[in-house]
Amino acid sequence: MPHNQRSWAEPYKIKMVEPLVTMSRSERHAALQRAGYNTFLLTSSEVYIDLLTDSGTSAMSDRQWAALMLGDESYAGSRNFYHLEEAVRDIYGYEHVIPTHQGRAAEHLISTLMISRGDIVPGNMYFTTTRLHQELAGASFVDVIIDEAHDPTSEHPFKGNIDLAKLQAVIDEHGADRIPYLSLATTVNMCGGQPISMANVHAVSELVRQHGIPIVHDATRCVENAFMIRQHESGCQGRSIAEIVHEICSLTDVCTMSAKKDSLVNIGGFLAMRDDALAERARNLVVVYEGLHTYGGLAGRDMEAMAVGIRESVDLNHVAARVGQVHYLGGRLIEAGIPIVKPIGTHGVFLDARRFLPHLSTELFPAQALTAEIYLDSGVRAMERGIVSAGRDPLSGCHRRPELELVRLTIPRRVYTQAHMDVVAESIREVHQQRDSIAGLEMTFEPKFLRFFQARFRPLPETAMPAGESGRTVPEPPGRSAGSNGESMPAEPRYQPEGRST
Ligand code: PM9
Repeated sequence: MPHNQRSWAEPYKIKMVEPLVTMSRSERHAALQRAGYNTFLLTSSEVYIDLLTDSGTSAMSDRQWAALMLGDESYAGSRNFYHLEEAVRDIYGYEHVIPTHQGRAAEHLISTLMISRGDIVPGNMYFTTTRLHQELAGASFVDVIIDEAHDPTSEHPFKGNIDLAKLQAVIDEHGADRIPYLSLATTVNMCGGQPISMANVHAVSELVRQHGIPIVHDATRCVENAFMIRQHESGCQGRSIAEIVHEICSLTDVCTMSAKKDSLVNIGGFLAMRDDALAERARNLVVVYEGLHTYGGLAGRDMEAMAVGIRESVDLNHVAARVGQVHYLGGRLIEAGIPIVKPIGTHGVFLDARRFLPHLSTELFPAQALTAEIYLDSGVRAMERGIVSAGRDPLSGCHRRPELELVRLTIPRRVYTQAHMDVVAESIREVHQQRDSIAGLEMTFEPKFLRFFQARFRPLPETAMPAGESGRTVPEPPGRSAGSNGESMPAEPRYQPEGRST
């Protein structure tokens, strides 16, 4: 280190601690079996370091905890709602704010309001809950993200970018009348927490505006996206995070938000927009599913904590430390030769399960198997983001087969220390050394919706590689193809979700 360079430290100190539990390997093995090799089905008391998700898992600040005490639990017109509305208007710039209990509730409302059966929704890669609500409302999602996003080795700095030619082709093919909106996420979760550039948001906005297509912005991690723009996009270095967030939002029409991420709360979300008439309809629909439009399924205290969290989230020191911790872990894994998605994103480090476990074909759920193995090794809980998360095509009933078969090590905000990151890196290194002995899985239970949450698996020990056969791949089972989309899948799905006929 140069002599004038000082060490870096988190911009907070710890006021309250929660003890962590450790279990023996045999206890973890029993827990994994009980959980059907799905880390979502473990109890939190069975987990040592919890990197399942950054959603609702942040540590709130002392100011947020103090804000909880200011909860105004009036049924209608709680003052906390007006504080939240003011915070969203200030930071995100949308005029109308409708609270929801979390992000998918906002997605449900906007999909119901804007989509008609047979519509097409283009977007920068699918997100599980977002696409499901679009489909339930009758639309088909079309991915128009740049090709680099599907390549874990591409070092493109803005893998969240939309390919304008792909977007134009979707408009030409289906016509703007069949496209109720463009779904634009900042950052893109499923390809590694990758940002979209400001230049691309401008270009996309200009293109869709020519066709009268509005943009629905998933702003769940927009603050983190803004940080990456500040770091890597020319002309943005001196700007504040709030300014960049505001500019992105100004190019979009509607916003769905899971405040459980950027906004540093354990529960909450909102739907926001500029259009008065659409807002009136949304305020009416929210009372059907969530609650009155001034609380939307939240307690007054939750809205107050969210209002404070939104303002804290755009502090440069906070977001630099948050993304810095993710990059610290990613850097340690790269040093150890672990295949991860590059460049390192903002909310987690994503292991490339295809390169980690080349002996397992996609049908053997390599990312799910790797997630289970990491838990077994150290009690670190990660999440599958591959074929299981992608689910089935609703028309063919076949598995969707994304190019990316990933394990997400998701870092909660302000919760773990650098020492925890070191322990995680050591465990991943250990698992990597033993990778040949990792067996594939068979799915034994498959729920109908968002199967990754509740599916169950069992190991297929015969799929582990005998010693000395590194690099061999298990052949595709007969009748299955290695294609990357539903069309090339077998006609007969292996598991029939309840109530579906093919
Ligand atoms: N994301 C995550 O862990 C939690 C549920 S899926 C395991 O990444 C985006 C980009 C998200 C997101 C949730 C939602 C839904 C919408 N958009 O979980 O309903 O990452 O608040 O938000 C999760 P809610």
